Amino acid sequence: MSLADTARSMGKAFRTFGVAAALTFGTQAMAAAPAAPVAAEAAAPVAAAPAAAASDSAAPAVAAEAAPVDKGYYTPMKPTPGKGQPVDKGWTFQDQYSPIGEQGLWMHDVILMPIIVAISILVLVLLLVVMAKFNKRANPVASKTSHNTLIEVIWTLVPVLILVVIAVPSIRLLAHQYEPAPKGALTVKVTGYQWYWGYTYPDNGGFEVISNMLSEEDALKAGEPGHLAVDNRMVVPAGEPIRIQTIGSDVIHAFAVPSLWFKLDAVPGRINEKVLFIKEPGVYYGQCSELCGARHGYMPIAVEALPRDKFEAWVKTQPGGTVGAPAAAAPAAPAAPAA
Ligand SMILES: [Cu+2]
Repeated sequence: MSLADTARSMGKAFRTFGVAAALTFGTQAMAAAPAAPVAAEAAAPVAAAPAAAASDSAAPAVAAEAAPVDKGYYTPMKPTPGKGQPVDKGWTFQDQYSPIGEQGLWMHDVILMPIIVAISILVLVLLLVVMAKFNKRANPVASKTSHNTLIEVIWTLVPVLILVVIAVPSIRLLAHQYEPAPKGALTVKVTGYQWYWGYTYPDNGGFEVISNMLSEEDALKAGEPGHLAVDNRMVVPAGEPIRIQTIGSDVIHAFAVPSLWFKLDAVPGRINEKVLFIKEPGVYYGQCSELCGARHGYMPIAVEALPRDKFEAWVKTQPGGTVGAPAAAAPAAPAAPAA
């Protein structure tokens, strides 16, 4: 095995450790939750009800294929296995579907892990050498050497250089993540509630989509991953920058979708903003990532990215949904616009 292979496999091992730690925390949060009242569906605000009812009634004998909710032009997209969701026995990052995600993953795989692995190996080798060469048996009379200018210059300069090598791509990545959305970008406001999500579309008539977790049974019936599927997804266009604004209505939540390299706190009384760019259509799952109470583990996120025209067709299926209007004040459109 070459050094590069060794470095790569150790890099993977480190990632496994991180994922395992995350899983442990996640599981603890889940384990804490069942004591809470099983009220998700009962507590779901009105907007969620029609869809839930529709999916229930459509289900009975005809299994998976017949499940889609009829909403006019829009049928929820079937998720692609392994895309935008965790995979069986997966132990590393999910595949990335945004430019910033690709850059972030590159930073991790190409810059950080090799450097961390190389430093760890160097320190380990030095320790072994010291243990073998400088013990009492090998050196009955201890050396009194306490300074070596050359070595001291090296062990000061080399770490400085390593930090500079890390800093350049790191700051570039950070700066990219803070770039504001271009002027005409679509805005979606994401509100974290205890314990579900609301997605408001101020540029499209101001309607809000309320999104609750599907039961494991309903999710599997619909061909979706359990604990991640929702009744109403956040639908957005693919291939264009989207301005995501997050806010919390009660406590702090965090809107996080791993395969889109997206995580942003949703804080009461404060709007956070970040650009989301999804490269291709698909369904991408995430979860609330800020411990927000008893049902924190039961407020998943499902983002459905569609081509522009299909996104607009979806908008028109929403109550008061408008397309192409300037982002002025959003009055409740009296009549639904014609197709
Ligand atoms: Cu939350």
